[in-house]
Amino acid sequence: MTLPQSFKASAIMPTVAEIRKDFPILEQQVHGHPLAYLDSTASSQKPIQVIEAMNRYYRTTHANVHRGVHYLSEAATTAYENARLNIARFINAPSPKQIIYTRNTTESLNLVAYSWGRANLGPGDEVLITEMEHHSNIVPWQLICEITGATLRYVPITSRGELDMEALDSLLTEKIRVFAFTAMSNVLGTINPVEELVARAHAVGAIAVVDGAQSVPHLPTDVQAMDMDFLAFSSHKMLGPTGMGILYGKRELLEAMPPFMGGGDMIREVKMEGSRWNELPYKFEAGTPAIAEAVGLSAAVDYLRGIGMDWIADHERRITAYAWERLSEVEGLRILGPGPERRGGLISFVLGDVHPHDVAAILDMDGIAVRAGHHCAQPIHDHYCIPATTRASFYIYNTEEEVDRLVMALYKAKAMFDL
Ligand code: 7TS
Repeated sequence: MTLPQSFKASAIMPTVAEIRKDFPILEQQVHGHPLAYLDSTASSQKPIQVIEAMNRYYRTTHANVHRGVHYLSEAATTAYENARLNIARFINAPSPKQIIYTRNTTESLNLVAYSWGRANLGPGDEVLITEMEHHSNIVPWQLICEITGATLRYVPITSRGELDMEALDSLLTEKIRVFAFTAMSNVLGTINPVEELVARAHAVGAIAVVDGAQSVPHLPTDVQAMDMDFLAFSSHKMLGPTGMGILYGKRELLEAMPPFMGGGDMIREVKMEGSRWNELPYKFEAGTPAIAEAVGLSAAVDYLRGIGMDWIADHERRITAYAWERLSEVEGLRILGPGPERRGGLISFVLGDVHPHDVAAILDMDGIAVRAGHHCAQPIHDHYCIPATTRASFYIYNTEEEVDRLVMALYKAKAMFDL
């Protein structure tokens, strides 16, 4: 394992100031102010180690993988497969064969819904998801239920923005074949009790599909200890490049599933009358893959490991608690979701009756990047009877000083709107 360059000299505990030096994009000024990037829930920034790993790959190693016998093709294949092994270790997967490269969380969840769903769902079966899902963990299930005749059900949330565990009890019947849920909400910040939810799904004979888009970048993840059947996550939210996602799955489930897409690399043999599939994980990887992106994600994993996922989770808890406290002092500002002790590093809010897009535009004038909108989670906004929220989110490079700037800019917005 390679430690990020800046931490080698500074022993074990990094400081945010040291981490920030690895992120060249954070050095810039926006509208005359230092950039405060508070939008990592949408996509994180990339350290120089990731940028350089991809640059080096293109300068020295690139060729197509699993094809030629020439030197570069073998070197590219080695880099690509070593990345898979590194990612498997990061989430404690038993084997790299259980790590499927996809484009993002969305594609990973679609793969499960279509491939597993088409083979296993039918009329009378039920699929359970929750009211706090991102659209990418709702729409694929809606589509597959339409195709197979299965029924889609939703676990409601409580007034605190947590899953209603009593309702879950009555919904989790033996008709449920799959329970798909997010480990962390991208709107409420709620951290769900993954192990308990997986165990409850298993108790009725259902499989558990975990959307880890917001948890894997921020919290330690052990797929074996948590016993999840599938886990989906995106590289671009965990310091890696865009265009790369992961699906982890239990081996017996992946082995039994038909391919998702057909094409080169995913077959063992093609005859005009039919084809036979390649072994795992290639059965699910049709066509030339995102090779440099796999190398980039592997460098991101090294970087996260170098800092330590426990340090990251602690840092985010501290900064979120601070932001929660400061934002709670702003009169007329309403925070959605549970208290800081039950949430990850993001806070969505509404400021009086000011449109969240206007709030975000005012913050942008001060160099503060936040997201406004429904964050691809409309059912949760319908639950609160609001069309949109403004969301500030935190990662390894954010500081309390940036939170102070956010709060100051919100006071400015209040003054502009006479609140
Ligand atoms: N699931 C959750 C919980 C997410 O937050 C997101 C992206 C996805 C799935 C989809 O990830 P993708 O990489 O396939 O797009 N969430 C957000 C967001 O909150 N703002 O922009 C993207």
